Amino acid sequence: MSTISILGLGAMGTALAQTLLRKGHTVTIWNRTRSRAEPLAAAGAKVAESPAEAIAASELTILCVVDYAAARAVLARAEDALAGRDLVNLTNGTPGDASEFGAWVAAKGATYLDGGIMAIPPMIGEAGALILYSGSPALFERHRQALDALAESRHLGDDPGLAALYDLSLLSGMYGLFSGFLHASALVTSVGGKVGDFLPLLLPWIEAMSGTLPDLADKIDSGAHHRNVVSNIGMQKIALENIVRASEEQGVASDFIEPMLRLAGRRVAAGRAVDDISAVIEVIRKQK
Ligand code: FVH
Repeated sequence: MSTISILGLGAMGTALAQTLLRKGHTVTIWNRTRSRAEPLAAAGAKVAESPAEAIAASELTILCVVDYAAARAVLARAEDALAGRDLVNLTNGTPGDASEFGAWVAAKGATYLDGGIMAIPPMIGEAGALILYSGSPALFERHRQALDALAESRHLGDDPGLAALYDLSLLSGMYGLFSGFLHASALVTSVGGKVGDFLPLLLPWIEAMSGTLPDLADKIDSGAHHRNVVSNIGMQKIALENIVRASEEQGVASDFIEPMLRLAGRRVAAGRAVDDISAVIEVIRKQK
């Protein structure tokens, strides 16, 4: 069993600390607002008076606060305590945030691992929770048992920004799904339909369309967007135009769907109407 300090006791930091305590680890906690530490103290955690005291108390420190400004504010109070310590940062941010923060932590003499939590607080310690890590592989292996107590652990590489990149990529897929669901629901309810009655049609349709993703992934990886095309982008652009026109007819905002129509339209305008929808990625990449 390990000694672990948790800096930040919001919904997620609290779930991390509760899980580690439940699984028999020795847990030291610190939070800016001290009252949030009390239920965990009653459950057996030691409360540190400062971030520096918490870092000194354990073999591993896990930082989980609302954003990177908060993360910097916490460690600014503990700069001198970092040398020789192991720090895992589970605060959500961009790859750039993670790389810059990781370099700052390393310059203070600590070993750094960044993480992206693919779970909500009640899932921590349960099957289905996943935490993506990147940064020091040595730290990851040293503390693997404790990290595995929180969730399935996946180390993506040495670059500290990778976990944030994959975390945000998974969230982007999720928000694409949510935006399609919300737009479809607005269309259906515009004629008095119930979303609950629509779901038995929508869910199998999404499942069937998810089945086309391996083929689209292959086209993206190979660049062969024109190979074995069943539904070309020229035809799909007309479907997207029809969704926009139907939205206008029904008095529904078309803000979610218009960007996809614009991107598909650019590929068609470039003379590639024969390509699969995978070819939209070439237009997105050119936004850089
Ligand atoms: N909760 C969730 O569903 C998601 C799941 C996926 C991962 N996220 C990320 O986890 C980070 C922490 O999120 P959280 O849910 O714990 O957030 P809150 O409950 O809002 O708690 C915020 C904590 O941050 C502390 N804090 C804020 N500002 C400062 C500051 N300037 N200095 C020190 N600490 C600060 C706050 O302290 P206090 O307000 O209680 O004093 C809380 O401990 C986050 O990156 C999610 O994106 C969660």
